[in-house]
Amino acid sequence: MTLRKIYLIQPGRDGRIFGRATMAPYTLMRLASLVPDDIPVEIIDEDLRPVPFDKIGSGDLVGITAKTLQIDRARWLAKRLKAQDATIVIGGVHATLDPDDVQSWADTVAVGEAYRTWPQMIKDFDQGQLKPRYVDEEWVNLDDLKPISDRVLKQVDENRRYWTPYLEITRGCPRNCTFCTAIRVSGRVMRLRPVEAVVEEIQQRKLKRFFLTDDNFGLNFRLNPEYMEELFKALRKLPLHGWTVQAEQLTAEYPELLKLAREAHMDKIFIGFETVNPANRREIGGKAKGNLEQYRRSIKQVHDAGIGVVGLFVFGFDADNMDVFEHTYDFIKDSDLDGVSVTILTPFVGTPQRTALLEEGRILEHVPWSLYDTSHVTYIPKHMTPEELSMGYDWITRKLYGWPSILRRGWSNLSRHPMQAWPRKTVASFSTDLGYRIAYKHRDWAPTKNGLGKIIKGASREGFMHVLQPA
Ligand code: B12
Ligand code: SF4
Repeated sequence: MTLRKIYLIQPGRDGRIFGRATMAPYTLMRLASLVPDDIPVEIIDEDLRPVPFDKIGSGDLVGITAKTLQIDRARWLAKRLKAQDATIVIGGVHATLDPDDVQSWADTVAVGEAYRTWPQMIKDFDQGQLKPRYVDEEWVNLDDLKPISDRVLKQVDENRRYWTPYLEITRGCPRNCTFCTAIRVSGRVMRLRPVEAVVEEIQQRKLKRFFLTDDNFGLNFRLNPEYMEELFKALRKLPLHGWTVQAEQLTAEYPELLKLAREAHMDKIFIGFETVNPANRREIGGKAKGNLEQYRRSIKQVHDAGIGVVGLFVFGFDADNMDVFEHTYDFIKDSDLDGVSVTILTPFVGTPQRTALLEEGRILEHVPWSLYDTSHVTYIPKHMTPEELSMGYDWITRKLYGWPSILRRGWSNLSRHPMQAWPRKTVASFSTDLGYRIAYKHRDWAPTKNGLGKIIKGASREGFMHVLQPA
């Protein structure tokens, strides 16, 4: 079959906020840039516009990216487009973690990173030889990463249509947390992009602000300090407004690098504290977990460098009971954090954690993948019922994402910057918490032991129904 056109789809969920969408389709921008120039390619982000079903058909190769929570929507899209004779490739985290399931309804599954296999799929399709599965787990050298093409940049117009563009600087993580899905796509070798390539990409994309996709950028403070120094020195010359990274607490131990990071315009670090309950230590495998004194020290050390801290906390570990919500709230209230993300432990398919829970009969069977969004209960906790975990979580999210709390943390973040920087920093100071507030709109349903439960909160059903009934 001769290839007519490639469509790359990012399933929607959140729609727009004040005209812009939140999730720039960075994954698809990278994949679209690997498509040879003579083949037409179109990126469709369902949060911005509907899929043009009437235009897609025979000879078209449709690639859909999906995290677990988007896979139900991806399946629905695949079914509809296959009926119109289009050929469907599914890639991303879920396809990598559960390829057999995806294989049962897609034409082709892209397992792993796909930087190597996606160009091959395009060739094979064009020659009528597309295979049912392509596995790419060789972790390409990021030195040779193809730049994002101008036609893709023009089409996506990320700086105008999205709140925050994304950027990849490093990839992989040598740690091996039982609940982690990221290392199963990106591997356990930390790979670094050449600094010049990063600078060139920022300039080419005219980025002023970005969120790093790197899962453990902060670990490089310890693993690759020279690289960090070179990177920060290069970025401080650019006219950036700010950027945000995910890191471990250990970044706080490197004041010199933090200072350079601040000069390089880094303005927030997301730190996975995970729990305030020291009894969870063994499950999470971190000696410092639950050590509140150390959390406070780390927050202060990062603040001393002029950088904000967003704290990430997870509920539902085996040692958690109903007290964990109040203890976490008390810690956050007095912690001087600049933003907070609280999530429910989610046993994603393909992780050792899920295997263990399955063996213990603790996975809730009737919960659809669309509720694997880290804000719904998908398993039976050890010292709470699913309903209790759900209710406790609702209690704390209402307290944390009420306007007074958001304004207090946003203001605390903004005041870390000199007044002349406020026009550039105001949106970013409040946007993290606001984003989470909006994400919790989807918390209208509570899964129970016997299946999908009742509506537990009246507001904003619309977005959620879109996910459950994707018609
Ligand atoms: C950036 C990011 C986000 C962004 C959104 C980015 C986007 N446009 O979707 C934000 C911050 C908004 C976000 C939100 C969430 N995220 Co997130 N996110 C990431 C992160 C850090 C990087 C992803 C990325 O862009 N990587 C860079 C690109 C280039 O690589 P990639 O996406 O992996 O794609 C490559 C391959 O997978 C493959 N591929 C992917 N799709 C396709 C499609 C085709 C056709 C082919 C051929 C290949 C292919 O090729 C690509 C190139 O190498 C990952 C962690 C990680 N490092 O993977 C988590 C991650 C994907 N997120 C995760 C989760 C759980 C969430 C949330 C549910 C929860 C939360 N509390 O934040 C929400 C859901 C929002 C939503 N509605 O989808 C989980 C997903 C787990 C799972 N099994 O589903 C991950 C893996 C992190 C983790 N905790 O383990 N996320
Ligand atoms: S530290 Fe983060 S990225 Fe690394 S394995 Fe653990 S959860 Fe995954």
